[in-house]
Amino acid sequence: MPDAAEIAAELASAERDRKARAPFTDTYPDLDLDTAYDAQWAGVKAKLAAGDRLVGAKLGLTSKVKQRVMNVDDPLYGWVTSSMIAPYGEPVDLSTLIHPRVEPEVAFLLGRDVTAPATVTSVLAATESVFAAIDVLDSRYENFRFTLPDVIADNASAGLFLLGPVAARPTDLPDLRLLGCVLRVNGEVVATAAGAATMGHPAAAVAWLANRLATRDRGLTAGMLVFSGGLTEPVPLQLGVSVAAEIDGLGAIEVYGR
Ligand code: OOG
Ligand code: MG
Repeated sequence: MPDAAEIAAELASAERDRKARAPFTDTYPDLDLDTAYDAQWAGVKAKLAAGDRLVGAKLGLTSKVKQRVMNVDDPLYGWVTSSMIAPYGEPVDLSTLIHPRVEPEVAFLLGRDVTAPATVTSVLAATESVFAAIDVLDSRYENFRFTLPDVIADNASAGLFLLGPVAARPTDLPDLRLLGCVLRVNGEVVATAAGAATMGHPAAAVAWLANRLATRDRGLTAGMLVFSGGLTEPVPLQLGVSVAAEIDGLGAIEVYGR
């Protein structure tokens, strides 16, 4: 069984060489979640040592639709670093990614720390603003086939993140559970959702994360950006494809590759 550092190194070379690999659990079905999170953090630490800054965190598989599509029944988290934030309005350079997929999310910018035990109310109270966001996923596993420990080790398939142009205080928006989301591919509606898709409330996903991090002596702190998880199924990002997400009160955000 490879240790956390070895798993992290193998995933880093898959990312660097843009070559997807088989999931570790094909060979090591006993890979446990703690080792997987250790491997994840080893990978993030290597990015920080190379000059990245920690920007925040991402949640994964917080919606039933995502759990069903990915065939994994539990939520997970990963970390977001500065090199993952895509420049506003520019196309995504597809040559830097293996097989990107995109999905619409609600992102939270925290104005205060979120301490455990966290709730929807405490997360909203700690939130400075929310944004429409697009998560550009890029699994280091072939065909996005993985089990929970594999995808944890792979930093929740983190690739790039785009933020929409509108920052809104949660109190200036209607109930976040009812935020409508429309996803379009080349102008055609391919999916619709509401904020409640992620654990009943986008802030419930953030609260879950704060409580989960506390079990590893970590936390969500002021200034962090937290992506609360895909509201719809993901769609492949390919040349000639434009994907646009609109979220009620948060504007529209479009992504296309070059
Ligand atoms: C795993 C990451 C999931 C989300 O929002 O559900 C995720 C994947 O789908 O590759 O980011
Ligand atoms: Mg996501």
